Amino acid sequence: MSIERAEVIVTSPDRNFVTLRLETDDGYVGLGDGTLNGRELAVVAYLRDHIVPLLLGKDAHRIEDTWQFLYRGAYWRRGPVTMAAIAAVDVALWDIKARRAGMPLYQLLGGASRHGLLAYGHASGQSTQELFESVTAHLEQGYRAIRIQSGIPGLTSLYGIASSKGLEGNEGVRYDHEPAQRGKHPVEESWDTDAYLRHLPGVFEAVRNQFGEDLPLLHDCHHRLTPIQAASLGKSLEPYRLFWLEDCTPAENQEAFRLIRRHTTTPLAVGEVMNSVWDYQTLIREQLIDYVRSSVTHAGGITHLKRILEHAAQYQIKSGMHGPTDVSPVGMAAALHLGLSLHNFGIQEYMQYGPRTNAVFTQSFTWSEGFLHPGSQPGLGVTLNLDEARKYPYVRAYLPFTRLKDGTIHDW
Ligand code: CS2
Ligand code: MG
Repeated sequence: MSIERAEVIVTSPDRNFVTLRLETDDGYVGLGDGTLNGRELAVVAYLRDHIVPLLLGKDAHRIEDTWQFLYRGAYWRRGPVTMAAIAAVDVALWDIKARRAGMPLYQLLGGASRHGLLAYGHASGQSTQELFESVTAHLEQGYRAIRIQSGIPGLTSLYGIASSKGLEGNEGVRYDHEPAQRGKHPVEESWDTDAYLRHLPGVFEAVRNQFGEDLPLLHDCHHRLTPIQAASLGKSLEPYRLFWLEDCTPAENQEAFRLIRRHTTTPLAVGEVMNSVWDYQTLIREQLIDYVRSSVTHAGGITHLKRILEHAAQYQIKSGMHGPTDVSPVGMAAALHLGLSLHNFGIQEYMQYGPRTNAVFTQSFTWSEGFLHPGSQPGLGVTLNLDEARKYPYVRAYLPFTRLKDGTIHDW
């Protein structure tokens, strides 16, 4: 079963997506997501100019060998672009193998370890009232775990606060937070850590008082604190028993989490910007985190993320796969198949896609009463409608950047 066709498809229904479409000589099609928010075209070039010529004629069955060929054979290892490109190939090959076997992919990965995947959604609000309305709306959509992002007095535009502007073609319909903004230049946002540290505990107190003690609550610091600030925030949030505190400090320096761990028992989730097991060595070995946040799309595909999570399982660290709108329905489906088969599954992030995206990607995964399931179709269970995709060519878009009050660039 050799690879006969390999196409890199870029489409921008509600946002830019990069999909690798492989086709074998006996007609099996496989899809892989290679979307890297704000740097999409870098992965497109890596795939089109360097990898696609190497795939044609290759035996589509040999997934591990192809993974090693693309990782070691590149000489230049790791990094977000390389690992997203390798992920696209890896997932497309797993899709083909499962379609050919006539079974949903999770069956090839060891079968189901649970009946469904607990998912969390993004509630947010500039004011506490708006936040309460967003939490209520997500509970009505069936979510049983909720991420809480709140406005901060004195800060106008802020990470994680949904815009009521809505998506193009769906104006006025509140849409969860899509950080990448179409335009020639990234938007500048301001940040004030002290205002944030003062305000956030009160937000969680209000949410707990309003929605009770049982609802699992999550929060994303989005890499903005120093280790000691993260330690103090973790401590001040302990009374509200968070499910997790995410990306509380940039994790390039993994040892920084030793300081945080020394001061707080609030569970820690890290890793959406990490793309290889090497990025987690100290964090996992020293039990410094509780959830691995890497996504299939950004961590070298199912083959490599499975490796990271099996390593984490030895330390009772669970998965918390990244699932924002910039992980395409193909990447989301791959996460669900892996998540259903894993033992150490923790929770899955799930932001709902826009109507145009749902027209481009037909998905067979299901969402019911707070749980996702990859479905029972052979393969990933996602179809890419090429005619629909062609309606929406790439549109330049960037993630925002952040400056402190004194003008210093800060982590967005
Ligand atoms: C975020 C993302 O979902 C999350 O946890 O951190 O929204 C992130 O900002 C985007 O995926 C960046 O592309
Ligand atoms: Mg995050």
